[in-house]
Amino acid sequence: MTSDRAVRELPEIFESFTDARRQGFITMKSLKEQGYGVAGTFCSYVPVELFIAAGIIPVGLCSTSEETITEAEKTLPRNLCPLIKASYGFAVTDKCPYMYFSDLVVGETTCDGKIKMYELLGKIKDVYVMELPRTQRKDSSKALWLGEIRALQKKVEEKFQAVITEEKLRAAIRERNRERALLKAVYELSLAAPPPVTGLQQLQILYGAQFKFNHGEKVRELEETICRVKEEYAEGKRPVSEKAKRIMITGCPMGGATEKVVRIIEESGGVVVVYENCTGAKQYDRQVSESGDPWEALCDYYLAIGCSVMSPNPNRFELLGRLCTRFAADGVIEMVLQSCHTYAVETQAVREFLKPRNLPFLSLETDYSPGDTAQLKTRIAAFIEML
Ligand code: BJ8
Repeated sequence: MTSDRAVRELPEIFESFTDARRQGFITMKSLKEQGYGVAGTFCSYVPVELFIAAGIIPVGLCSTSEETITEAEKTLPRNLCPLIKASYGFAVTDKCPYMYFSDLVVGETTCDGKIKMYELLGKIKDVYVMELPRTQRKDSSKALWLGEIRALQKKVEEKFQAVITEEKLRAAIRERNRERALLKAVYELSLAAPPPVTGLQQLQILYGAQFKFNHGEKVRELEETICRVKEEYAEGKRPVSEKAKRIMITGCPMGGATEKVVRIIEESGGVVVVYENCTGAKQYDRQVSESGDPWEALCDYYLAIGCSVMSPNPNRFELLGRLCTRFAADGVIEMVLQSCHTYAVETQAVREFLKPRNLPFLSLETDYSPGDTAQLKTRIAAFIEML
C-alpha cells in the first residue's frame, strides 16, 4: 500500500471506479487543453500500445446505455446490436464527451453491424478501420494483422505528428502489461471461497478502470484496492455468503445497462466470480511478450483474442475451460446482446463444451432497456435454484 496517502475505506474506493466514466470527462477535457491527442476505440483487438507509444490517450467508445438508441434508430435498423446503436447514437447527438474529444476513431472489421456503422460514423469523425482476419489459423492471418498494425502506426504517426520508436513501443507494452496484471489480480481475488467482492463490485472496477487515464494513479489505485480487499478479508469480513452459487459469465462485453444481469444473479442467490468476456479475462488473462520484436508481439497477442467473430474460435474455449476449473464455477451464464449473431450462433458450441464438464449453462439474450427485467429474474432465479 502507498504510505503517503490517507487510507481509504473500501466503499470509497469502489465508488471511485463506479464514478470513473463520469469523472473521466473532466480529466479528458483537461488533457485535451494540455494538447494531448485522443484516439477512440470500440474493440479489444485494437492495439492501444501504439497510441500510448505515440503519446496519445486511448479511450473506449462502446456505449452501455439506451439513452440515444431512439435517435440512432432514425438511421440504423432497430434489429441491430444495442452496443452499435448506442455508440452511434451518442456520436450523432454529441452526447458522449469521449467521442467528442476523439481526434481519431479506430474501428475494426469484427462484426458486420459495426463495419457498416463505421461508414456512417466516418461522415462525422475521422474514422480509420483496421482489417481483422476472421480466422487465426492461417499464416496469412498473421501477415495481414501485422500489416494492419504497421498501417495503423503510419496513420497515427501522420495524424498526430508523432514517431513511434521501438523503445517507446516497448515501454508502452510494459505499461499496459502492468495494468493487465493488476486487473487480473482484481478478478483473481474471487478465487477465494466465498469471494471477497461481489460480482457487481468486480465488474465496476474492471469497467471503471478504463476511464482512469493517468497510468501511475491507476496502478496505485488498483494496488490499493487489492490490498484493502485482502486486509478486510483477513480481518474476517465476508461480503458474500458462503452459500452463494459461483457463476462464471461469458458472452458479449458488459457494463452500464447490462449490469442488470449481474444484479439479478446476485439478488437470486448467486455471485459472479469471473467474467470470461471483453470486460474481464478475455482482455487481461494474457500478457504481450516483452521480448523479441514488439510489433510481432502485439500481433500475436491481439490476434489470439478468443472472440466469436473468429472462425473457428478455439481460444474462447481454452479460456472458458481454464476459468471454470480455477474459479470452481457452479454454473455458467452467457449474456448475448440482441442481434449479436456471432455470439448467438456460438452459444450451441459453448453448451456442448460445458456438458461433459457437468456445468449447468444458461444463455440469455438482452439489450440495454430495463423492459426484460422481470423475465430475466424468472429465468436466472430458476437456474440458480437448480444448481
Ligand atoms: S473482441 S466481443 S470488443 S468484437 S458490437 S460483436 S456485441 S454484434 S463487441 Fe466485441 Fe471486440 Fe469481440 Fe470483444 Fe456482437 Fe454487438 Fe458486434 Fe459486439
